[in-house]
Amino acid sequence: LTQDELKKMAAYKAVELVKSGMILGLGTGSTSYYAVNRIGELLKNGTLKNIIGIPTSLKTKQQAISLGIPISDLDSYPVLDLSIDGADEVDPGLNLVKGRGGSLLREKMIEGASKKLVVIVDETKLVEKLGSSTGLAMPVEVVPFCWGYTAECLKRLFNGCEVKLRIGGDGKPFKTDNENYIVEMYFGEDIGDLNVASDKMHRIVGVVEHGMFIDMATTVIVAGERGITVKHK
Ligand code: DER
Repeated sequence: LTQDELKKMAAYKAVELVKSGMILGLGTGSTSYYAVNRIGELLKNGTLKNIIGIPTSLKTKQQAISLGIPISDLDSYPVLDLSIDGADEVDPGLNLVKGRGGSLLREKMIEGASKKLVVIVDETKLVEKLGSSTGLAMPVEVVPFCWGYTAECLKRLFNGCEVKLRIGGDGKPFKTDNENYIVEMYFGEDIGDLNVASDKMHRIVGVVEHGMFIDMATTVIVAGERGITVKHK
């Protein structure tokens, strides 16, 4: 099975948890893409009714509109029934790294307002420790103002780890939907206690949000060569 087929399998399994009338957080990324498509398909054929989608990015908002999924936002729906989203890394405690697609702020806001967060991944995303896979970045959303100073503060707080500004396809700094920058931290070693690391990052004024989703996932659906595994918190 290709990685894409595994992503689709996990996505379709997650959409089985969607009931008519739900207020749904719609994730961002190549795996969530399949879940949003599937929801659109089930709405079109009448299997699902009265769904409101709360998109976690402008990209997902466009996809939902193109599929005819009714959309709204957190101001109108401050409590969601369920969010479905992908992840870059999942540890044994179902803690996540997310944000390599640049949508972590809106994802964390919307998924933090959801009664349930179902994460959909292919088995390559499973790790023992977050952020320790060499070469894989921990995304941190920062304000553009003096981002270099903020990056330096992060570097100093985490044993001089490498911190790089994400560059977009146009060679300019990547801009999030919120007009912020993303810096990528390469720990290459064990971050240690995730909550301690999170608190340290949030003490830096220029940091808006980071890609560790600690204790947020309620279910993780993993698609692997041997089929689907569902992990519950
Ligand atoms: O950027 C994000 O938060 C995405 O959800 C990411 O974590 C997973 O993207 P993928 O499904 O394309 O691997």
